[in-house]
Amino acid sequence: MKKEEYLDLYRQMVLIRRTEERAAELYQQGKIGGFLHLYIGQEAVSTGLVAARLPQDRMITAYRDHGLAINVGLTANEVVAELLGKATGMSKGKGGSMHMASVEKNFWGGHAIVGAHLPIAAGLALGDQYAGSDGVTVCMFGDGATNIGYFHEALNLSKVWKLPVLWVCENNQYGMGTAVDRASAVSEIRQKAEGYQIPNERVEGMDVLEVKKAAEKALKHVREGNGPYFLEIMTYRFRGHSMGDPERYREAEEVHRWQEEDPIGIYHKWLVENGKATDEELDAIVAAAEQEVEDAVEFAENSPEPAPEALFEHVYVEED
Ligand SMILES: Cc1ncc(C[n+]2csc(CCOP(=O)(O)OP(=O)(O)O)c2C)c(N)n1
Ligand SMILES: [Mg+2]
Repeated sequence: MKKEEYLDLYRQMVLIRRTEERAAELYQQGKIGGFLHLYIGQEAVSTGLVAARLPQDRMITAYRDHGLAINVGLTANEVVAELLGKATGMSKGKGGSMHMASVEKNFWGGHAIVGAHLPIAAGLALGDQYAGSDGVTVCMFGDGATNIGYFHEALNLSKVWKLPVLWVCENNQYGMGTAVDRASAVSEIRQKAEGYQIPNERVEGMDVLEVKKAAEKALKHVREGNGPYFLEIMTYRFRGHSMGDPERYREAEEVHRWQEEDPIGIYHKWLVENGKATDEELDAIVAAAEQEVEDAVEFAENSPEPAPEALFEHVYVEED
């Protein structure tokens, strides 16, 4: 990779972090309605995946979707405006935190029902297979989602039909307040892919370059027509499940231990130690991200609400 590419991965992770720290404050001020699930701690996962994907590869995820929105190239303005329910958001203020999407960026959402987007991902992949595209659908979901029927139906059919889909489980070790070992019959989620004879791998998810490398290998396998591949990416969310989670199900000490493995801190250290960047260059990226987010908050606060008539727009596809 070129120096700028290394730095851009850092920029994306920092921009996600800053956007969400600010979003948490806006939520506490009552400016964001509904739920807000932060991606803080997991930034290396979506950043590494998107760094490995080609433009024809479709991205789809669950409700913890602000990071992916930024990685695919949506602006902080569009993300923050959507969080505030403003008409200038990428979903015109009608989706909110859990329903960010952009067909233009090949980003298929943002889905609130646990596991429900896995059959949709299989369908997108079936469409690409039928059309003869070499695009791969990259479908991200949580460890909790793998206990849902949709997961098993989608994995099974993807293998039977050799669909071009990369299944990515973000194992952040909890589904709401439930630890993986209390809800899953197998301790390694990748074993579930084994059951459908889908090639699989466990990946260190706090290291963006490790994620990128694993994703490149997996995408190559799928793109060459070998059917689905499964990555279990080990990660951790530093904040509660959503805003207002009292976090009684895990020890503060465990959280602190993981916070020492901060994906941004690890990458910062790696960049400096490997002569890819200086501390000053990286600090300048942080300062620029902070400014970008402040500008986005101002933009969003000054943006209009969706007009009442907008309620009836974009419900069905309109014919020309
Ligand atoms: C079908 C369904 N059941 C329950 C819920 C409530 N719910 C929201 S998030 C969540 C936990 C999912 O955990 P996981 O898949 O590990 O994702 P994470 O939140 O850790 O990213 C649950 C049970 C839901 N949204 N949909
Ligand atoms: Mg989870």
